Amino acid sequence: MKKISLILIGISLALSAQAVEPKKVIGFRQGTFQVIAWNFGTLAAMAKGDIPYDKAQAEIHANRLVMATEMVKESFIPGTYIGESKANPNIATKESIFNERYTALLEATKLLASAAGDLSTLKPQVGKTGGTCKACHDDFKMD
Ligand code: ASC
Repeated sequence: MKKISLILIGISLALSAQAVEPKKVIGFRQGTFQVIAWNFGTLAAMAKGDIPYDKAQAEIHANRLVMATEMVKESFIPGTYIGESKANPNIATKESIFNERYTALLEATKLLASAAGDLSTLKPQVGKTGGTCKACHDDFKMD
């Protein structure tokens, strides 16, 4: 019963999202990726030593990264890979590969949030998380 309710909620969310204009969805997707890039960029700069490492700031940026990564999934709606979007329309046809890439990214950001409290654990997890960004861009982002 619980499963059926969850499925129904999922369907209604998908339908309500589909009712949104593609332009708005693209704006939401691009804005959310800017939030992702801003927060990941700050963590990458700390990992590289370009800015000083700060435990509290690193944890804030990593937690935002998890939240934005969770949000961005809602923006991948078929019919919105058009116009100014850099999303490759094959996201819709290679959905299972795309979902695997997305899950790897989300897992990596969660591990990054756990690793952010110490520079020695932050550094390698920044590298691994960046790898999951790149893996998805290689197949699904058009530059
Ligand atoms: C960033 C950013 C990306 C990723 C990617 C990692 O900081 O804006 O798109 O990292 O370059 O490979």
